Order: sequence, then structure tokens, then C-alpha cells
Amino acid sequence: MRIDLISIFPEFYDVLDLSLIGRAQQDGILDVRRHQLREHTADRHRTVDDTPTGGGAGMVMKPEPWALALDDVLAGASGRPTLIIPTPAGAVFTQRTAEDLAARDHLVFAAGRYEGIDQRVTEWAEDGFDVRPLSIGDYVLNGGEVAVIAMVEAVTRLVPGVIGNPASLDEESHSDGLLEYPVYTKPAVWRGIPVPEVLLSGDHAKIAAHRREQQMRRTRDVRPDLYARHLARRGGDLA
Ligand code: JD8
Repeated sequence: MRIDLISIFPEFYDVLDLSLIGRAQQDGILDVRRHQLREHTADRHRTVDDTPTGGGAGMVMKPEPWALALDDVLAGASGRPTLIIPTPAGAVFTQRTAEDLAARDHLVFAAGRYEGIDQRVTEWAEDGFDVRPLSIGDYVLNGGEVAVIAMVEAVTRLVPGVIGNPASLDEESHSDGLLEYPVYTKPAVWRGIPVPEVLLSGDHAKIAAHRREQQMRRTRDVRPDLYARHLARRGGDLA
């Protein structure tokens, strides 16, 4: 999978050279390319922002540097890449979105700053890209880069070969929209706190039932929205 990241702060993406994503790049599974938006300006100050038309606070990202940067990416592309534009005004990025994007060959992420990118870029880009304005949740960030990092991690871990142990992905897909069960390791008693006895029993059916009950209890208490959805689909309410 090819991934192009365009930003005025491409250094944000240095974290992608660590851990699993870094390894996947070394292995040739991922081809991640970073681009400095300011390289697509022509003035002495490498200006990427201007005042909002119609008035208002802050500054808006000028469209032309984005068009030049995106045309550059398109020039080296084979098919029709997917362009992801992080914005609090986008549809919410979920695990479903991650699964959809993981099946694509070429993703391009356009991270804005200030009050965002001139809306006409989104419109113009429909010509060459499958454009997806997306939000990672209902809170306010200062720019798109952190959202890009979250999305790249969620998407790339689904690409075959990126995760060393695909059994974990398998288990996730069997969690049925419930939260994960609590996990423990050794020692069996730590600072006076024991692990649940059933986990030491070796009775795999009992362990599975215990974990499922923990998942249900957690989801009901912490995420009533998810719990209601789960019950509507599968039933089997807790006592
Ligand atoms: C992109 C600029 C900041 C946005 C004024 C200061 C995503 N879930 C999310 N929260 N925030 C973002 C996000 C924020 C961004 C940009 C994404 C570009 N800002 C602006 C408009 C209001 N603030 C995001 N994905």
C-alpha cells in the first residue's frame, strides 16, 4: 500500500518510522511518503494561509499549494487514489472505515492547520481522487496531523503482513461490537491482588464464558450505546 502524507509539519509523521509501521516500510509492505506543502508555494515567505473570505477569526489554507501538491502525487500514481481530509466536519472514522480503507492501494492524507483548507480543494479533488472528509471524534484538535497518525495506524494494522500475529486481528473480529475483556499476566497474586481464579483453572469453556461476561458488563457500564446495539443484534442480556 502506498501512503502520501501532505502537511506543513511533516515531522509529525516521524513516529510512523517506529514499531510495526516502521518495520512494514522496511519490509516493503508499506510505502509511506511525506511531503512539505510549503514546497508548493512560489512566494518568498512560502505562504500557505490567507484571511477568511466573508470575515471571521483566524486564517484559512490557500487552495493553490494544495492543488500543486496533490497534482504532484497524482502524476506518480497509477489508479485513482483515495484522498482523506481530516476535519471536525467530516463523517466519523470508525473500524468500518479502517477496514474499507485497508483494502485500497493508494491513500493520500491532506492535513490542514489554522481554520482548515479552502473548501474548493475538496470539490476540485473529486476529479482525480475518491475524496473522504473524515473526523476522528467529537473534540477539537489544532490540525489534521494527529488525526492522520491515528487513521494510518488503524488502517495499516489491517494490511496483511503489517501485524506479526494475525490471531489478534481474528479475536478482535469475534468481539461482536463489545469492549475487550480485562487482561492479566503473571504473577498470579501481585501486591495482594489475585487474578480471577477461573483464569488459572485450565477450563477453556469456563474461561471463555467468564471473558464474555466481563465484556458484557464493561460494555453495559461504560458504553451503553454499544451495549444497546449489541443486544438488538444478538440478545442475551446480563442478569
Ligand atoms: C483538521 C485545522 C483546527 C478546525 C477551528 C482550530 C479531525 N476530530 C478532529 N478534531 N479536530 C480535527 C481537525 C482540526 C483541524 C484540522 C482536523 C485543520 N484544524 C481547526 C476548525 C475549527 N480549529 C479533527 N480529523
